[in-house]
Amino acid sequence: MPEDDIPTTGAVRDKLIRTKERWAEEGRLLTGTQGDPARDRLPPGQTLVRDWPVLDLGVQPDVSKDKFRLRVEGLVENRIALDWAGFMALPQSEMVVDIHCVTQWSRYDNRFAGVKVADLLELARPKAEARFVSMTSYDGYTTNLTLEDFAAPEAMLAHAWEGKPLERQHGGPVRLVLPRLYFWKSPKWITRIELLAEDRPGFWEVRGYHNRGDPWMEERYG
Ligand SMILES: Nc1nc2c(c(=O)[nH]1)N[C@H]1C(S)=C(S)[C@@H](COP(=O)(O)O)O[C@H]1N2
Ligand SMILES: [Mo]
Repeated sequence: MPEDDIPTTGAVRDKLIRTKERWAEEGRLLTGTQGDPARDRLPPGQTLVRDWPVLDLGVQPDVSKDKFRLRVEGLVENRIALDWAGFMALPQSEMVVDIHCVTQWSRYDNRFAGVKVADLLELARPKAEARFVSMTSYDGYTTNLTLEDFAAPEAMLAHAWEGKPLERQHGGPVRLVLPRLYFWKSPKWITRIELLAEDRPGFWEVRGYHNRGDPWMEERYG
């Protein structure tokens, strides 16, 4: 069942959501071409930016490290509930990746530090029936992935960017970074990861956006 529990209401937020829904209906920004990641670094229809834009539903929850909790539950052998110290005690990794937003900007060479999803899953041990993942954030945002995409070697629960703590506006203290898919698949202020047997489309996926969101295939709308 799709979740729709964004807590805030208001005219500005509704207008923003409505605009993006209309883009999906109209197939806006589609170039009709297919990219080849082996050949082109920039996916089709994208524009390179130097600054890092901020995109969300207009609510940036204040999640202090004291308040922060991360849970992994559902179809796992070991349910996990971590506080900040527990999260930081997990193996730490770094990566430098390009990110691609469906609103057409891409940004190269972002250096993130955090916990690889693969390392977290090794602790949680997904059951054989687990095939999908639903993630929930402190602002009520949800998004879904296949377990295969979520477990990608470059998927990271990031807490630092360019050597500094991840800023609140970009999802600090902890967000997912999954560079192989459009950035709406990378929840900011993440708090809950649920492994599922059936898919559960998230906030944008039930509003006309593609269920997978591969930038190279230009999977903007679904
Ligand atoms: N919790 C939460 N995560 C979110 C969003 C959001 O509204 N809430 N927006 C998504 C979208 S549409 C994009 S493009 C990226 C933007 O991340 P940025 O603001 O760090 O660039 O976050 C994604 N993750
Ligand atoms: Mo986005």
